[in-house]
Amino acid sequence: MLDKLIRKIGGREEPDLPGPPDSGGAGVPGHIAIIMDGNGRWAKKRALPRIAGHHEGMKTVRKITREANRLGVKVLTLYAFSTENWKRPKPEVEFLMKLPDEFLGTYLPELIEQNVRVETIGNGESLPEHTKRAIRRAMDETAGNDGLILNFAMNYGSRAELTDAMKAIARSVGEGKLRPDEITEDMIAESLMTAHLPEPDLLIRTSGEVRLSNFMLWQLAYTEFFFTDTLWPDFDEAALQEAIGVYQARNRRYGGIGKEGVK
Ligand code: V07
Repeated sequence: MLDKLIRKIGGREEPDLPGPPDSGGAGVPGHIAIIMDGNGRWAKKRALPRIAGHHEGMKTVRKITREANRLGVKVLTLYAFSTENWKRPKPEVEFLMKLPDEFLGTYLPELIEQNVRVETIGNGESLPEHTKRAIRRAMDETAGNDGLILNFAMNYGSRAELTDAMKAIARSVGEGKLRPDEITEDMIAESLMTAHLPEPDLLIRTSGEVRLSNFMLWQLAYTEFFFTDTLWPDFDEAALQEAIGVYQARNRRYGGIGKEGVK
Protein backbone atom coordinates (compact mmCIF):
# COMPACT_ATOMS: atom_id res chain seq x y z
CA MET A 1 0.00 0.00 0.00
CA LEU A 2 2.70 2.45 1.03
CA ASP A 3 4.85 1.43 -1.94
CA LYS A 4 2.01 2.24 -4.30
CA LEU A 5 1.67 5.67 -2.79
CA ILE A 6 5.40 6.34 -2.92
CA ARG A 7 5.44 5.44 -6.61
CA LYS A 8 2.77 8.06 -7.19
CA ILE A 9 4.86 10.95 -5.87
CA GLY A 10 5.57 13.43 -8.57
CA GLY A 11 3.11 11.64 -10.85
CA ARG A 12 0.04 13.25 -12.35
CA GLU A 13 -2.35 10.86 -10.69
CA GLU A 14 -3.99 11.98 -7.41
CA PRO A 15 -4.02 9.08 -4.96
CA ASP A 16 -7.55 8.10 -3.99
CA LEU A 17 -7.34 8.23 -0.22
CA PRO A 18 -9.84 8.28 2.60
CA GLY A 19 -9.88 11.97 3.46
CA PRO A 20 -11.45 13.78 6.41
CA PRO A 21 -15.10 12.92 7.02
CA ASP A 22 -17.76 14.42 4.78
CA SER A 23 -18.35 17.77 6.37
CA GLY A 24 -21.27 19.67 4.90
CA GLY A 25 -23.88 16.92 5.02
CA ALA A 26 -26.37 16.38 7.83
CA GLY A 27 -27.16 12.83 6.78
CA VAL A 28 -26.50 9.55 8.54
CA PRO A 29 -22.82 9.26 9.51
CA GLY A 30 -21.06 6.90 7.13
CA HIS A 31 -18.66 5.61 9.76
CA ILE A 32 -19.52 5.33 13.46
CA ALA A 33 -16.85 4.24 15.96
CA ILE A 34 -17.86 3.16 19.47
CA ILE A 35 -16.01 2.70 22.76
CA MET A 36 -18.31 0.19 24.43
CA ASP A 37 -17.76 1.05 28.09
CA GLY A 38 -19.76 0.24 31.23
CA ASN A 39 -20.27 -3.52 31.04
CA GLY A 40 -18.62 -4.15 34.42
CA ARG A 41 -20.61 -1.35 36.03
CA TRP A 42 -23.85 -2.71 34.56
CA ALA A 43 -23.11 -6.07 36.20
CA LYS A 44 -22.08 -4.54 39.53
CA LYS A 45 -25.37 -2.65 39.78
CA ARG A 46 -27.11 -6.02 39.58
CA ALA A 47 -24.68 -7.82 41.91
CA LEU A 48 -23.60 -9.98 38.95
CA PRO A 49 -20.02 -10.94 38.00
CA ARG A 50 -18.28 -8.65 35.50
CA ILE A 51 -18.42 -11.32 32.84
CA ALA A 52 -22.23 -11.19 32.94
CA GLY A 53 -21.91 -7.55 31.89
CA HIS A 54 -19.58 -8.46 29.02
CA HIS A 55 -22.04 -11.10 27.87
CA GLU A 56 -24.91 -8.63 27.95
CA GLY A 57 -22.72 -6.16 26.07
CA MET A 58 -22.32 -8.72 23.32
CA LYS A 59 -26.10 -8.73 22.83
CA THR A 60 -25.95 -4.95 22.47
CA VAL A 61 -23.36 -5.38 19.71
CA ARG A 62 -25.92 -7.43 17.80
CA LYS A 63 -28.69 -4.89 18.42
CA ILE A 64 -26.61 -1.87 17.39
CA THR A 65 -25.19 -3.61 14.32
CA ARG A 66 -28.70 -4.38 13.12
CA GLU A 67 -29.88 -0.80 13.74
CA ALA A 68 -26.80 0.82 12.17
CA ASN A 69 -27.28 -1.35 9.10
CA ARG A 70 -30.98 -0.46 8.94
CA LEU A 71 -30.14 3.25 9.10
CA GLY A 72 -27.66 2.97 6.24
CA VAL A 73 -24.40 3.35 8.18
CA LYS A 74 -21.53 2.03 6.04
CA VAL A 75 -18.89 1.24 8.67
CA LEU A 76 -19.30 0.43 12.37
CA THR A 77 -16.00 0.16 14.27
CA LEU A 78 -16.32 -1.34 17.76
CA TYR A 79 -13.53 -1.24 20.35
CA ALA A 80 -13.88 -4.82 21.60
CA PHE A 81 -10.45 -5.43 23.15
CA SER A 82 -7.62 -2.98 23.71
CA THR A 83 -3.92 -3.71 24.06
CA GLU A 84 -4.37 -2.63 27.71
CA ASN A 85 -7.08 -5.23 28.38
CA TRP A 86 -4.47 -8.00 28.75
CA LYS A 87 -3.77 -6.54 32.23
CA ARG A 88 -7.19 -7.69 33.48
CA PRO A 89 -7.49 -10.85 35.60
CA LYS A 90 -6.73 -13.94 33.53
CA PRO A 91 -10.19 -15.52 33.90
CA GLU A 92 -11.79 -12.30 32.62
CA VAL A 93 -9.43 -12.16 29.62
CA GLU A 94 -10.20 -15.80 28.88
CA PHE A 95 -13.92 -15.09 29.00
CA LEU A 96 -13.55 -12.06 26.72
CA MET A 97 -11.60 -14.15 24.21
CA LYS A 98 -14.51 -16.58 23.99
CA LEU A 99 -16.99 -13.83 23.10
CA PRO A 100 -16.04 -13.62 19.41
CA ASP A 101 -16.60 -17.40 19.16
CA GLU A 102 -19.98 -17.15 20.85
CA PHE A 103 -21.03 -13.99 19.02
CA LEU A 104 -20.21 -15.44 15.63
CA GLY A 105 -21.53 -18.90 16.52
CA THR A 106 -24.86 -17.31 17.37
CA TYR A 107 -25.14 -14.38 14.97
CA LEU A 108 -23.03 -15.13 11.89
CA PRO A 109 -26.03 -16.49 9.94
CA GLU A 110 -28.00 -13.29 10.49
CA LEU A 111 -24.96 -11.12 9.70
CA ILE A 112 -24.68 -12.97 6.39
CA GLU A 113 -28.41 -12.53 5.80
CA GLN A 114 -28.04 -8.79 6.49
CA ASN A 115 -25.18 -8.55 3.97
CA VAL A 116 -22.76 -7.47 6.74
CA ARG A 117 -19.02 -7.84 6.20
CA VAL A 118 -16.93 -8.65 9.28
CA GLU A 119 -13.46 -7.11 9.51
CA THR A 120 -10.93 -6.41 12.26
CA ILE A 121 -8.17 -3.97 13.09
CA GLY A 122 -5.49 -4.62 15.70
CA ASN A 123 -2.75 -7.14 16.23
CA GLY A 124 -4.57 -10.41 15.71
CA GLU A 125 -1.43 -12.53 16.00
CA SER A 126 -1.40 -12.70 19.80
CA LEU A 127 -5.05 -13.73 20.14
CA PRO A 128 -5.78 -17.32 21.20
CA GLU A 129 -6.01 -19.78 18.32
CA HIS A 130 -9.75 -20.44 18.86
CA THR A 131 -10.48 -16.70 18.71
CA LYS A 132 -8.44 -16.27 15.55
CA ARG A 133 -10.19 -19.22 13.96
CA ALA A 134 -13.69 -17.87 14.69
CA ILE A 135 -12.81 -14.42 13.37
CA ARG A 136 -11.05 -15.75 10.26
CA ARG A 137 -14.05 -17.89 9.41
CA ALA A 138 -16.44 -14.96 9.81
CA MET A 139 -14.23 -12.73 7.67
CA ASP A 140 -14.00 -15.43 4.98
CA GLU A 141 -17.72 -16.14 4.98
CA THR A 142 -18.66 -12.47 4.76
CA ALA A 143 -15.86 -11.34 2.42
CA GLY A 144 -18.26 -11.12 -0.53
CA ASN A 145 -20.83 -9.00 1.32
CA ASP A 146 -21.05 -5.34 0.39
CA GLY A 147 -23.36 -3.99 3.09
CA LEU A 148 -22.30 -2.62 6.48
CA ILE A 149 -18.67 -3.24 7.44
CA LEU A 150 -18.66 -4.46 11.04
CA ASN A 151 -15.10 -3.69 12.06
CA PHE A 152 -13.97 -5.08 15.43
CA ALA A 153 -10.91 -3.49 17.02
CA MET A 154 -9.30 -6.54 18.64
CA ASN A 155 -6.05 -6.21 20.56
CA TYR A 156 -5.99 -2.71 19.12
CA GLY A 157 -4.01 0.27 20.36
CA SER A 158 -3.65 3.45 18.37
CA ARG A 159 -0.07 4.19 19.43
CA ALA A 160 1.01 0.67 18.46
CA GLU A 161 -0.73 1.17 15.10
CA LEU A 162 1.05 4.50 14.57
CA THR A 163 4.37 3.01 15.66
CA ASP A 164 3.99 0.22 13.08
CA ALA A 165 3.08 2.78 10.42
CA MET A 166 6.19 4.79 11.22
CA LYS A 167 8.35 1.67 11.06
CA ALA A 168 6.96 0.87 7.60
CA ILE A 169 7.68 4.38 6.39
CA ALA A 170 11.16 4.38 7.95
CA ARG A 171 11.84 1.09 6.15
CA SER A 172 11.01 2.75 2.83
CA VAL A 173 13.40 5.56 3.70
CA GLY A 174 16.06 3.02 4.66
CA GLU A 175 15.64 1.23 1.35
CA GLY A 176 16.14 4.51 -0.47
CA LYS A 177 12.61 4.50 -1.93
CA LEU A 178 11.59 7.66 -0.13
CA ARG A 179 13.22 10.79 1.26
CA PRO A 180 12.12 12.06 4.71
CA ASP A 181 10.87 15.34 3.26
CA GLU A 182 8.62 13.40 0.89
CA ILE A 183 6.60 11.84 3.74
CA THR A 184 2.99 13.04 3.58
CA GLU A 185 -0.08 12.76 5.80
CA ASP A 186 -1.64 10.56 3.13
CA MET A 187 1.26 8.12 3.41
CA ILE A 188 0.75 7.87 7.14
CA ALA A 189 -3.02 7.32 6.68
CA GLU A 190 -2.28 4.66 4.06
CA SER A 191 0.03 2.87 6.48
CA LEU A 192 -2.65 2.49 9.17
CA MET A 193 -4.90 -0.55 9.58
CA THR A 194 -7.82 1.64 8.52
CA ALA A 195 -6.26 2.59 5.17
CA HIS A 196 -9.22 1.15 3.26
CA LEU A 197 -11.87 2.82 5.42
CA PRO A 198 -13.25 6.37 5.54
CA GLU A 199 -12.46 8.25 8.75
CA PRO A 200 -15.12 8.02 11.49
CA ASP A 201 -17.77 10.75 11.27
CA LEU A 202 -19.06 10.05 14.78
CA LEU A 203 -17.39 8.61 17.89
CA ILE A 204 -19.61 7.35 20.67
CA ARG A 205 -18.33 6.48 24.15
CA THR A 206 -20.78 5.06 26.65
CA SER A 207 -20.71 5.00 30.46
CA GLY A 208 -19.62 8.54 31.28
CA GLU A 209 -15.86 8.34 30.71
CA VAL A 210 -14.62 11.22 28.56
CA ARG A 211 -11.35 9.90 27.18
CA LEU A 212 -10.09 8.28 23.96
CA SER A 213 -8.14 5.51 25.71
CA ASN A 214 -5.72 5.01 22.80
CA PHE A 215 -8.51 4.56 20.24
CA MET A 216 -8.00 5.74 16.63
CA LEU A 217 -6.02 8.85 17.59
CA TRP A 218 -5.09 9.73 14.00
CA GLN A 219 -8.43 8.82 12.46
CA LEU A 220 -10.52 10.87 14.92
CA ALA A 221 -8.87 14.21 14.08
CA TYR A 222 -12.08 15.70 12.58
CA THR A 223 -14.68 13.38 14.11
CA GLU A 224 -17.71 14.55 16.14
CA PHE A 225 -17.71 13.10 19.67
CA PHE A 226 -20.80 11.93 21.53
CA PHE A 227 -20.39 10.94 25.18
CA THR A 228 -23.26 9.43 27.14
CA ASP A 229 -23.71 8.16 30.71
CA THR A 230 -25.71 5.20 29.41
CA LEU A 231 -23.92 1.91 30.11
CA TRP A 232 -23.15 -0.14 26.99
CA PRO A 233 -25.55 -3.00 27.84
CA ASP A 234 -28.35 -0.38 28.17
CA PHE A 235 -27.45 1.36 24.89
CA ASP A 236 -30.24 0.60 22.41
CA GLU A 237 -31.74 1.62 19.07
CA ALA A 238 -33.19 4.84 20.53
CA ALA A 239 -29.80 5.73 22.05
CA LEU A 240 -28.07 5.26 18.69
CA GLN A 241 -30.73 7.38 17.01
CA GLU A 242 -30.21 10.09 19.64
CA ALA A 243 -26.44 10.13 19.02
CA ILE A 244 -27.01 10.39 15.28
CA GLY A 245 -29.58 13.15 15.86
CA VAL A 246 -27.05 15.18 17.87
CA TYR A 247 -24.46 14.64 15.14
CA GLN A 248 -26.91 15.81 12.47
CA ALA A 249 -27.92 18.89 14.46
CA ARG A 250 -24.27 19.87 14.86
CA ASN A 251 -23.60 19.44 11.18
CA ARG A 252 -26.69 21.44 10.24
CA ARG A 253 -25.35 24.39 12.22
CA TYR A 254 -22.43 24.50 9.81
CA GLY A 255 -24.82 24.10 6.87
CA GLY A 256 -24.27 27.53 5.33
CA ILE A 257 -20.51 27.71 5.24
CA GLY A 258 -19.61 24.05 5.46
CA LYS A 259 -17.45 22.84 8.32
CA GLU A 260 -14.17 23.35 6.46
CA GLY A 261 -13.88 26.71 8.17
CA VAL A 262 -13.65 25.22 11.65
CA LYS A 263 -11.11 22.49 10.91
C1 V07 B 1 -16.76 -8.31 23.43
C2 V07 B 1 -18.98 -7.44 24.23
C3 V07 B 1 -19.19 -6.01 23.87
C4 V07 B 1 -18.81 -5.07 24.97
C5 V07 B 1 -17.33 -4.88 25.12
C6 V07 B 1 -16.53 -5.96 25.80
C7 V07 B 1 -17.06 -7.35 25.71
C8 V07 B 1 -18.34 -8.94 20.37
C9 V07 B 1 -17.06 -9.35 20.07
C10 V07 B 1 -16.54 -9.81 18.81
C11 V07 B 1 -15.23 -9.59 18.43
C12 V07 B 1 -14.75 -10.01 17.19
C13 V07 B 1 -15.59 -10.66 16.34
C14 V07 B 1 -16.90 -10.89 16.66
C15 V07 B 1 -17.39 -10.48 17.90
C16 V07 B 1 -16.35 -9.15 21.25
C17 V07 B 1 -14.60 -9.09 22.73
C18 V07 B 1 -15.42 -8.56 23.71
C19 V07 B 1 -13.17 -9.36 23.03
F1 V07 B 1 -15.15 -11.04 15.13
N1 V07 B 1 -18.42 -8.52 21.61
N2 V07 B 1 -17.21 -8.64 22.18
N3 V07 B 1 -15.05 -9.38 21.51
N4 V07 B 1 -17.57 -7.75 24.42
